Amino acid sequence: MNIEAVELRRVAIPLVSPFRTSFSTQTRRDVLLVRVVTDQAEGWAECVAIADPLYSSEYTDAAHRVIADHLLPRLFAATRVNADLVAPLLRPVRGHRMAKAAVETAVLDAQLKASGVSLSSHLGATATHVDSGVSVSIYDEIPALLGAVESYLLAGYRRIKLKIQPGWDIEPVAAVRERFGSQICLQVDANSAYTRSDARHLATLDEFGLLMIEQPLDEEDVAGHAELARIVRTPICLDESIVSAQTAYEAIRADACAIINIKPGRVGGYLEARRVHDLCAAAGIPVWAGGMLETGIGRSANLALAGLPNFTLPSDISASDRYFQQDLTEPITMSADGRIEIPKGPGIGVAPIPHVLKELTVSTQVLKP
Ligand code: NPG
Repeated sequence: MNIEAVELRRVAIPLVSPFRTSFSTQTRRDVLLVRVVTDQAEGWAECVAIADPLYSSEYTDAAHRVIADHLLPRLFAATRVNADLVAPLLRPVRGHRMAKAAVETAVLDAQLKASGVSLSSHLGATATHVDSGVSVSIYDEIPALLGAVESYLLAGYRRIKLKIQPGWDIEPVAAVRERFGSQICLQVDANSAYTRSDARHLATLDEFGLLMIEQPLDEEDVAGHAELARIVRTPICLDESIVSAQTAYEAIRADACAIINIKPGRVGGYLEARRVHDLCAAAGIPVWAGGMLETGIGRSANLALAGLPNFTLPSDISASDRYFQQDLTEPITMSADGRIEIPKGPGIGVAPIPHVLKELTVSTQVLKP
C-alpha cells in the first residue's frame, strides 16, 4: 500500500459518570484518532494514551507530537507499507508504544479493509463472542459502590473488577461479597498503589475468593510481585509491568504473575499483543483483554484480540453505554447474559459515524508524505 495522508484527530467525549482510580479521576475521554488514507482503503485507530501521564509515561499530547514529528516521517520515507513493516520502521524511536500501536493499527485496518479480512480472523480468533467484565470506580462511600455494582450485575456483566487503593480495599471487597455473595466473579485492580511492605495487608484479601489482584506494586517492581506472590494466595495479575512479549517472558520466568492483562496499546500494537498471548499460552498463563476507556474504534479492535483461544478470563470490554452516552461508532452492545459479539466486518469492522465525529472533534491535523 502507498500512504497518501494521515489525519490526526483530537476528540473529547464526556463520560456518563466520573471514573476514579488510584491514579486519577476522569470525567472526559480525550482521544487521539489516527486515520490512514492509502491508495487502496483507509484505516482507523485510537491511541489509548490518556490526557495526563498518570497511568504510564505516555499521554495524549506527547503521543500526538511523537506521531507527527518522529513516527510518520519514518513511515512516509518507506516506499510501500504494510502492517508487518510498521514496527521495524518505527523501532529506532524508543518507547512510545501507545503512539506506535495507533499508527500500526490504522495501517493494519486499511490493509485488512482493502483485502476484505476481519481483524479477528487475521489475528487467529477462534471465538465469536467475548465474556464482558466491568471495571468499577472508587467511590467515597460504600452504599454508592454497592448501587453501582448492583446495576452492573443487573445489566449482565460476567465479572466485577473493583478499583482499590490504600484505604479503599478490604472494606469495599467485604461489602460487595456480603451483599452479592460468593458466586459473583470478583477481582481487584490497584494500579500499582501499594508497596512491598503492604504484603501482609494484601494477604487479608485472600479470604474473599478473588479471581486476582491486578498490578498491586510499581510497574518496575517485578521481583516485588514475585515476593508478594509467595505471601498472598490470590493470583497476581500484571498490567502496567507488561510492555512487550519480552517483559511478559521475564515476569513469567520470575514467577511474578499467574495471569496477564493484555492491552494492545501498552505493548505497542495488536501484533505484539498476539505474541504476548502466544507466549502466555505456551507458558500456561491465562490472559484477558484490558481496557482504557476506548471508544468503539479501540473497543472493536480489542474484541477481535479477545477472541484468541488463551483469553479465558472475562475482559475489560464493556458495552459502550458503560462509559458514553454517544459513542463515536455504532454502540457496542452486550447481551443480557454478559457477552459481546466480535465484529465480523473487514478490518476492525467499524468506522466513526461522520456527524458524531464532527460534533466531538476538537482539532484535526493532516500530514502527507
Ligand atoms: O473498561 O475500558 C475499560 C476500563 C477498564 O479499569 C479499566 N482501565 O487501569 O486498567 C486500568 C484502567 C485504565 C483506564 C487505565 C484508562 C488507563 C486509562
